[in-house]
Amino acid sequence: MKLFYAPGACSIGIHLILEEIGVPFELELVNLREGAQYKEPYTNLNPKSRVPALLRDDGSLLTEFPAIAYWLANRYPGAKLWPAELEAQARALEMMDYGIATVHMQGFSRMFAPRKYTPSEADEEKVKKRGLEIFQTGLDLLSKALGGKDYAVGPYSVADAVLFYLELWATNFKVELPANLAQHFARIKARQAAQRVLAKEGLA
Ligand SMILES: N[C@@H](CCC(=O)N[C@@H](CS)C(=O)NCC(=O)O)C(=O)O
Repeated sequence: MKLFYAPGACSIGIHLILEEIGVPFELELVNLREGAQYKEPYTNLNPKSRVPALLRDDGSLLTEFPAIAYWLANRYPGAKLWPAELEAQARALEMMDYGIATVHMQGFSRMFAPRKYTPSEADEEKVKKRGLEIFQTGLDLLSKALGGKDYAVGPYSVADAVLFYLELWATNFKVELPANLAQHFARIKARQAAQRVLAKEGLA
């Protein structure tokens, strides 16, 4: 298996899941800063021009964080990263979708790449400000949903990998983490798998 990733991008969540599972995998860097995602050879493999993308042993490519997370957790059930109970499964999907589709793609992406959201340079600051509002509101809601639990939905699961990358981004962008998420981030970073991931991505 090979994970196409960029250091510190959302692909770090899938990297964490792979490290937790402990199955052999390769990493291949896609240099997002240089626009490698929009050029061959990457576009031949993944015309969506995004990471994460997982090249599986049968030669097929799987994209979209929730799909990759779901497949990995269920393909390697020994790691117990997919909750056993229906309610926790639904909550894991709920948290992943909100974290990725809203907090990441509507909030953080506006802060990180404002020009994707406006053709006008003059609007950039407004777009960033709106992105920050969405990001902060999202973090607050995720923190409330986490409550006093150690992990996103109770047992440690793939949903924690989404919280992990959002928490990392908040920290890098000096956005204060609500208390529950700050504690969760410390808890995840204390895991050996997370330490290996941060070291391999040059972020330790
Ligand atoms: N919906 C995708 C989102 C993936 C995504 O937005 N990845 C970002 C990195 S965090 C990316 O590849 N950006 C490259 C670009 O937009 O040019 C998923 O769930 O995997």
